[in-house]
This record gives sequence, C-alpha cells and structure tokens, in this order.
Amino acid sequence: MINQDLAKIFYDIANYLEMDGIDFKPQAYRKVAINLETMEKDVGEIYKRGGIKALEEIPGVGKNIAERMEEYLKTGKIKYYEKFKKRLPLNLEEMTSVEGMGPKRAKVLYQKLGIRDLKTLEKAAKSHKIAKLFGFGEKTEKNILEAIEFLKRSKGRFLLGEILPKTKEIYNKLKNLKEVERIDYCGSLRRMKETIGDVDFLVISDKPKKVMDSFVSLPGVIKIWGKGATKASVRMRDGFDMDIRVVPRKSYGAALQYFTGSKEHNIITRKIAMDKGLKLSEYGLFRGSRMIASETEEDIYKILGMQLPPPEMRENQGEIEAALKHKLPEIIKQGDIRGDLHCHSDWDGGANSITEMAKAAQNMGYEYIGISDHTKFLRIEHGLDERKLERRNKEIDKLNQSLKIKNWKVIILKGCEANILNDGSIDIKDESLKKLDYVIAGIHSNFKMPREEMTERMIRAMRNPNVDIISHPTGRILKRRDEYEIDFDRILRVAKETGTILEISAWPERLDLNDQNIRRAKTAGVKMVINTDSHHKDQLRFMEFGVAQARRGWAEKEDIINCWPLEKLVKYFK
Ligand code: DGT
Ligand code: CA
Ligand code: CA
Repeated sequence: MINQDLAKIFYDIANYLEMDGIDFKPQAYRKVAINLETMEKDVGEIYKRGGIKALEEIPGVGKNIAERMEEYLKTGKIKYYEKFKKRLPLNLEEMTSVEGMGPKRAKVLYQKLGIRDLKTLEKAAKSHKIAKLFGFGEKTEKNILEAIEFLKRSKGRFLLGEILPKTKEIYNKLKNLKEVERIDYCGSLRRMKETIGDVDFLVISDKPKKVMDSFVSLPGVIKIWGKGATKASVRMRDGFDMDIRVVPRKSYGAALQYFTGSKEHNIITRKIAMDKGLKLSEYGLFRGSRMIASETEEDIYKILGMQLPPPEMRENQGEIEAALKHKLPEIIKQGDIRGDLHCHSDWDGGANSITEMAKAAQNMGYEYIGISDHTKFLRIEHGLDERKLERRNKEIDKLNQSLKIKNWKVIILKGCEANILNDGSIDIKDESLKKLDYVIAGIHSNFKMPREEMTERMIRAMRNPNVDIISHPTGRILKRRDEYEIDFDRILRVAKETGTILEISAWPERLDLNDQNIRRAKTAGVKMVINTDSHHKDQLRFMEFGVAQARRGWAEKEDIINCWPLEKLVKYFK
C-alpha cells in the first residue's frame, strides 16, 4: 500500500516539476514511482530494516528522494509536495488521464479558468471557454470533450494488470486462513479479461461465518456493501469491489462454473443441459431432483458432452460448438514463451542496463531477449540515432560473447523500435536497420489521421523489407483512447503477403492486438509475437497478461513466433 501511495505522490511531484518547466528532475521522480509500483518489497519494511541507507539502494533513489521517503514514512506527509499542492491545487491524476493533457496545459487551464478536475474541465469545454484560450483552439476543445467521453465509458472498470496482482495478494491472505479449505477467483478475472468490473471469490469452508469476518476486515476495505452467512461484498480503497461466496464442497465445481461465466457462455451451457433433459445451476447439474454432477467443472462439461473450455475462452464466441465437437484448439500456455522481443534498455532512457535486462530474462527462463530501443524521432524517449545504435550493437555483441563464456542460456538480440512517420517512412536509415537482427516499427504520433491515410501509412512501413514487426498495431490505450482509424482487413492481407508479424503488446494499458483482432490475424494466417514493451526489468512479468490475451484470441503456439526456438526465429526474420 505504502509503495502505491508514495508512487502516486512522486508522479504528482514529477507533474508539478514539469509544470514549472524544470528538466530532468521529473524523469527522476517518475522512474522511482515506476520502481515503487513494480517492486515486490514494501518500502516501510525496507526502511524498518535498514533505515535511509536501505532506501537509497532502491534503483533510482538518491539521497534527496530517500529523505522525502523517510519524511513520508515518519510523518505521513512530504512538505515539498504539500507546498506544490497548495500553490496549484489540482487533481493531477484526473487531469493527466485526459488524452493529450500534459501538466503544462493543466497548469494554464487552472490559472486562466480555475479548472482543477474532470468535472470543471468538462464544464469549461462545453461552454466553449477553452477554445478561446491562446494555444488551445476549437480542435483541442473537441478532442478534450471526446477524451472525457471515452473516460466516462470506461469508468467503473479496472485494468487486469492492476487488479490481478492485488487480487493475488488478497487471495494468498485468505488462502492462509485455517477455515479456508479452497479458494478461487472467478468471474472476468479468471477469464483474464482486459478490464475487470469486480473481483469474485469462491470458497469452500466449514466455518463460513469466520471467513465472512476475515473478508470484511481485510486491510484496504473501506466499505461493506453487505455481509450475510455465506456471502459478502466490499469496496476497496483502490476503488474496486470484491464479492465472496462460500459453498459446500459437493457443489464447488458447479459454483466455479457458474461464477466464472461469462454470463453469455452460461446461458448456452444451461440450454444444452435443458436439451438433454437436465438442469444446470450454481448448485449442480440435476436430473429431476437427483444431482448427477457438481464437484468439478470437468464432471459437468463431460455429462454435457463437452470438452472443458479454458476460462479465457468462455465468451460464447464459438467455444461451445467447438467443445461439443471435441475440437477446441490447443491454445498457447504461459510456459510456451521462449523470449521477449520488445524491451528497452538504459540506452533509450529505460530503467535498466542491457545486462540487467538479460539477467531478468534469464531468470524468466527465456532463451532470448530482444533489446528494441527507440530510434531518433522520439526525442523525449531518448531515441537513438544511427551512430548511437551502432555503439549499442557493439555492446550487445560484446555482452553475448561474455555471457557465452559464463554459460548463460540467454542470447541477446539486436532490435529497435523505430517510428513510422506520417508518410509511412521509417525515422532511421535502412543501412542501420539492415544491421539489426530484427526491426519493430510502430506509430507513436499523429493518431488522428483519416482511415485511408493511416492504412497506407502502415502498409508502406510493412512493405519496407527491413521491418519485421509492427508494435501495438491498433494504438488503443485502455481507459484512455480508442484505436486509430485503420482498415484492419487490409493490414492483415499485407501482413500475410509480406510476412510482417503483428505484436500483441502485453503492456497492461495496451493489450493490443485485442482478443478479436488476434483471432482475425490467426484466421488470416498472420504470425504474431507477444511482447511486454518493458522499460524496467520487473515489467518482463507483464508477459502473463499478453499470453492471457492470446489465449482469449485462441492463438496456438505456432501462431506466436516467440514460442519458437531461436534458430527458427532468426531464419524467419531473414
Ligand atoms: P465483470 O465483473 O463485469 O468484469 O464481469 P464478470 O463476468 O465477473 O461478471 P459478474 O461479476 O457480474 O458475475 C460473475 C459471474 O457470475 C459471471 O461471469 C457469470 C455469473 N453470473 C452473474 N450474473 C449472472 C446471470 O444473470 N446469469 C448467469 N447465467 N450467470 C450470471
Ligand atoms: Ca466480476
Ligand atoms: Ca461480481
């Protein structure tokens, strides 16, 4: 908890510093914030054990920031931050959640119009006060309103990448209770949907009352919506809700099946039962009043004449028909991944050195890791020019040599993430691209192009013989902005023709391609790669979300190139 609170404060400080036009310092605070968010150890614990010296050992934390952390741990406040807040009392998290709204713009809007949060921003935009401001204009005002609409539509849903780690923590706490015989999380979380409405726990216990008591008194619970003998529902401080339900052992499978959903999947499975003269409910599968299956999901699906569909497939998108015919595809598993091809290093401003990234990949059990630093167009991301890329390549060659001597399993591949400019050209010379093991190209600017132009732009990049992979192909950011306008069927045709690989970004806010597009790509015979886009070694763990997305899109091992051994991969790139 403390880690998240401090991270929020440091993000805010970074935004405040940026508002004041201060260089470098914002980046330092942001880096620490990211580290705090991804770190497993609790800052409070670290401080208790080793004091301020131990804080300084957290990557990115210098003396100054360590002192601020200490102040927070001791007093619950940071004076430096309070001063900023007093001068500019903005809800920065809300303001900067609006696509296109940076801290500097937020500051102008506050100073000129007193805008502090989404509500006041929307009001001002609707009464056309923003268009009149210098540097804003009508188009910006329209974009702001669109962005607010988008935020509203996704309100009340949370990112899988945010909820899953939090749920796992709570799951472990509950699992350790002696009253809990078994526990699972069900619902959209078990199906690994990209966004989650609420968390649904299912428990076997002889002492449901004790489980209820422990559940409602979990740390982080701020409100109890309801508490009965076997059911309870709470709101967490982070804004999401959790349900829990205790059921007897004998009907656990039926309950698990029911509460996993989706609702659409359940409606059809119930109908299949009915057609067989049976009745399926959360309590079991019945013939008349006799229960004929209920302890496990397998038993139930078996009597219905179906294979057991993996939770990720239970969306009534054809999986029921396939399961009835015993023709479910063998979808990719977490363990099938042999490497990660979209990772940034400190060469382009990422948090870790290439060695550190390689070590983290080794720890993941990978055979290869691709370092794909940004190229020069993205100056805020410290993009590499031709010469710097050359130097970085040399370092990778040297490293590979020394890793070989040390008997490491992991091989480092030389990549880059280049930018697709407005006309579809790439922002770095072809001779430089040729020297790499593979090239990722992505769109990082001008998202609002007309459909035809955007499609041509990407197609031209795909036709560049040096480009192997298109990163986050539809450009959507969950809870922030929609996909850009693009003719995806044409993209698929050209990808197939040119052998271009489409990325499934595992980055929790992207998950792009989404499940539907993954299925379309697979059907079109287009190869895909699941990448984390890590800017920090701990983010390699995001792979889990990408694999889940691929499973939701029915992808098989053969469809995903980073399930392939190194030689096959390298051959494909050539
Ligand atoms: P969410 O929370 O919006 O991300 O989505 P879910 O799928 O977790 O939905 P939730 O929490 O409302 O309900 C959990 C599961 O319970 C759901 O996946 C299927 C089952 N369920 C809930 N309501 C109904 C219903 O009216 N009919 C059927 N057949 N199943 C339901
Ligand atoms: Ca749910
Ligand atoms: Ca629920």
